[in-house]
Parts: sequence; C-alpha cells; structure tokens
Amino acid sequence: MKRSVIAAFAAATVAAAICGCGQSKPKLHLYNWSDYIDPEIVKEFEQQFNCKVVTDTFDLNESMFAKLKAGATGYDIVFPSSYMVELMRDQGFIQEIDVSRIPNLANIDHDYDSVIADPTFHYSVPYMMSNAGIAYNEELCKDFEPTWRVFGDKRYARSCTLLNDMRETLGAALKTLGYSLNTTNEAEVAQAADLVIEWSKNIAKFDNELYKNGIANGHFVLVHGYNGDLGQVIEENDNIVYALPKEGVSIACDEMVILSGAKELDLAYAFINFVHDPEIAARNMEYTCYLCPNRPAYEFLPEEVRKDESIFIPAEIREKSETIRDLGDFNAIYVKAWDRVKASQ
Ligand code: N2P
Repeated sequence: MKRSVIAAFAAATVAAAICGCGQSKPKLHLYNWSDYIDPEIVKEFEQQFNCKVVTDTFDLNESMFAKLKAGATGYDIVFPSSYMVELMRDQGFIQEIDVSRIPNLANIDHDYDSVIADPTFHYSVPYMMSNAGIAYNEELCKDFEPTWRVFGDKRYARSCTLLNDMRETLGAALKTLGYSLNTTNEAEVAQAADLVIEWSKNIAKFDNELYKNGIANGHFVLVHGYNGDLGQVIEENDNIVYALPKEGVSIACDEMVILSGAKELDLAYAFINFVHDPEIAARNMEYTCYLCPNRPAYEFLPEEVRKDESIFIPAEIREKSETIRDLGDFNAIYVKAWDRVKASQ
C-alpha cells in the first residue's frame, strides 16, 4: 500500500472509532505557542479525522505550566520546550507515550538528539526547533553588529525590545558575559541580571508578542525574538533582517506531550503522527519558518528554506549555542535574579 493510502485507511479507522452515528464531532484540544502551525494543516487534519481541533495559545513556558498547575484541564496535547517537559514529567502532568502508535517517529532527525528532551520519545515527541536571536530594520540600523550588546546601544534607546522570558533574556546576558546559559554559579547569574538591568534602561519594553508587529510596522528598530516568528515578519517586510549574535544563542526544541488527563487519546496520537508526515512537516516548516526535525521532510522544502541559516543554523554558531535545561532547585536563583530585574523597572 502506498503511504497516502495507508494514511487514509488509518484516518478512516480512527475516525470511525471515535465518532459514532448521530454524535457531534470529537474535539482535540491543543495548547500551543502562538503562530506555530499552518492553519491549513489543522483543517486537513479535521477533515481527515472528522473532528474539530480547538487551540489555546501561550507565549511563555512558565505561564503555560502555571496555568496547568492552577488546575486548567481539558487539553490533550501541549507544546512545552524540552526543559519544561522534564519538569512536567517529574511533576506527573504528562503521560507515557505509546511509540507504537506513531509510526512517523521513524522520520525524526536524530542529529538533534542533544537538544530534545528524550530521543526515545517516552514522554515527548519533538515538534519544532527554534532559536532566539535579534531582528533589525536595516534601513534604521545601518552598521548593525550581531552582538547582544546592541541592547545597550543608546542609538536605539526606547526602540528595541527584549523577550519577557527569564531564561531567554538572562540566557542572552550570560552568553554575552561568556558564561553558560545553564550556569549554576550564583555570582554569574547575578552579573547577568545586572547586565539585563542595564539593558532594560535602554529598551522600550520586555515583550513576547507585540514585537512582531512592532518591528514590522517600524515602531521598533530591533527586537529579541524567535527565528520563525521573525521569519514570518521578514516575508512581509524586506527591510527586516534576522541575525544570530556572535556570542551564541539558545536553541530550543518545542515538543508535543500528552497530558495525564487527556480525553481524546486516539486523536492525540493521530495528530502527532500527522504532523510528522514528511510532506505535512515540510509545509508546516514553510509556513512557520521553524525547523521540524523530520529528515525526509527536508527533501520537500524549497531551496530557499533549506539554505535559510536562521532555520538551519551554521555550525560555527551552533557550536557556541546551548539548549536551556531544567536546573532543579537552582531554578530558584534564576527566579530571584529575574525578580530583581523586574523590581528595578
Ligand atoms: C512560536 C514561538 C516558539 C518558540 N511563536 C519558543 N521556543
């Protein structure tokens, strides 16, 4: 049987199992980052599996987890970054994955095993790789240098933004100082907080959402943000350029996990398998401008995406980059440092 025939047969079987005659369509509930999936792909999934996909969005790992911890229920699949997968697993929020139900796991690109939470997929399946860098408007920043220190440059006072994200922004400062963004040295974290406080006096705001429109419409001239979100902006505005700071960046994998209380397990497995179909994964990459670590999908990508260094990061930057990890009890030191940043505003 050809792959598409097998997929259609599997879809029909799952759809028949989950939707008897006369019943309303089952609903798969996703809790995902914003602008992180091609809506056409969601529609196709709904049609093939005769269901409705309901999506809520978040813009910060910590606020997503705080909402779940506060008792939010009803989600089937959530998309945390790898370090948050570790915390969610340890605190019993996610269920073990039955890998036999996701045949497309065979497509995962194991070149990224050091970034993802678990290359054996016991609790999570990689969705997209992202990195956080700097986008700037080349009309307004003529001699831009790719360094995090640009956030202290007085020429850009009140017209730049930093992510409102403890680990990303303290991480950028740690890289600038030559430290690991996963350091467990309290003095290094304190120095990074001092540097962020210095930058904070120069920036317009800490922000995770509005920076996209802000740089697109010229309100901000440079912003700290995620490569794909900024890639989406670049498609609309030729003056925007994405740069990877020379000190190194954070590389994340955002993963799919099934919550312990998930109600639509059949659909959840079908969805995870669906987004790892190589053709679907390639279309999703083209739309979101992020990298789905799915090796056969790369062949379906147009050349300009395959050559895009904001998606496929060059080796010399990758070597200097790191993945944010859960630091256990030491997380509290980062929280304390970030509180100090916020209190200084
Ligand atoms: C999507 C942002 C995803 C990147 N808007 C966070 N790792």
